Amino acid sequence: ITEERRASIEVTQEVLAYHITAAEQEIQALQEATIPSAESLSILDFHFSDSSLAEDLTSQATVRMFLDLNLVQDFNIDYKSLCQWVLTVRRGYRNSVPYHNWNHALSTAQSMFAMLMAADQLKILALMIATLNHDLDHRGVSNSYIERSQQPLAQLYGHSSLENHHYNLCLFILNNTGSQILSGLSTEDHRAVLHMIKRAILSTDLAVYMERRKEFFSLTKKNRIIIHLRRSMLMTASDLSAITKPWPEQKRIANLVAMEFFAQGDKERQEFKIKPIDIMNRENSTRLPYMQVEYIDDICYPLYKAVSRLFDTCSPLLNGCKKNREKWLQLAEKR
Ligand code: 5BB
Ligand code: ZN
Repeated sequence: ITEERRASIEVTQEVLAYHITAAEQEIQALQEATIPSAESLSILDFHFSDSSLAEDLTSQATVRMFLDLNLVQDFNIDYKSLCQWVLTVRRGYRNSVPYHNWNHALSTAQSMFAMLMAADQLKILALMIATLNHDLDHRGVSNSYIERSQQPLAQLYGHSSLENHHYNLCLFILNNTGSQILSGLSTEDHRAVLHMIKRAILSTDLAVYMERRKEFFSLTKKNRIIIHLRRSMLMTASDLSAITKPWPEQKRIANLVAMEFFAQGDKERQEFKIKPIDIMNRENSTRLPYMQVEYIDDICYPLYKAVSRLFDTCSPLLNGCKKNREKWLQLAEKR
C-alpha cells in the first residue's frame, strides 16, 4: 500500500465523519429528552426486538444503557458528547443495507447489556462501545467479496478488512471533536479500554470466531477461561443473538440476512461472472430453513450452550435458539 493510497483513504474518512456527524438540533433534542427507563424500553429483556422502538427511542435506549451501567458517572462522560456520539454512530450505519444497519448494532448492544453481569466497569464500557460500533459503515458484502473486488480496504488491512475498518471508524468517532466520551479516563484506562474495544471488534469476524471457539469450548469445560477469550465469545453471542429471539422476530431477521446475502450474490454474478456460493445464490432461497438449521447446529447452538454454562442467567438465549431450530426444521421438512 502506497503513501498516497493511505492518504486518500484518510481523506475519505474525514469526508465521512463530516457527513455522519449529527446535526445540532438532533443532538439537543436527545440531550433534552427525558430518557425512559430500561424497563419501559424492554432492554433488559432477552426477547427485545430492535424493530419495537421508534427511531428516536433507539438513541434514547442507547443512552439509557450507558446510564444504567453507571458508565456516564464512573467515567465522567460528558452528557452532550455522549448524545452526539450516539447519534453519530447511528448515522455511521447505512439504512440501505438490510441487515448490517443501525438496528443490528442496537440489538447487539442490547444483548450485551442484558448479558453483562459481575463484570468490571471498564470492561462494560469497552464492550458497550464495541457492540455499537462493531459493524460501522458495513457495505453489506463480506470480507471475501471485498478482497476479490480488490477494494482499497482489502489492500489496507490484508485480513478481517471490514472489522479493521469498523474499529478504525470507531476510533475516529471517539476522537471526533464533541464526541470524545473517553476524555475523562486516565491514560492507563484509556489505553486499556481501546485495547479491549479493538480485540472485541476484531473478534466479530466469524472466521476468527471459528478459529477460537474450539479452545473456548474446551476451556469452559475446565472452567478456566482466559478473560479475553470470554470477551470475544460474549461479542459473538451478542452479534448472533437474532437466532435466540421469539420466532416471528427470528423469521424477520433471517429474511433480512437472506436479502443481504442474495444482493451480494447478484453483484458477484454481475461483476465477477461467477455463480455465487449457495447461501448467496437466489436460486437457493427455498433452502433457507435448511441453511438456518445448519447455521444453528454448526455455529449458534454450541456458542449459546457454552455461554449459558458460564452464566446460568443466559439460558433463555440457549432455549430461544433451540426453539427456533425446531421451527426451521419443521419448515425444512415440509418441503
Ligand atoms: C455461516 C458462515 N459463513 C461464512 C458461511 C455460511 N454459514 S452458514 O451455513 O452457517 C449460514 C448462516 C447459512 C445461511 C445463513 O443465513 C441464510 C439467511 C446463515 C446466517 N448467518 N443466518 C442468520 O440468521 C444470521 Br444472523 C447469520 C449471520 C450473518 C452475519 C455473518 C457475517 C459474515 C459474512 C460472511
Ligand atoms: Zn454484526
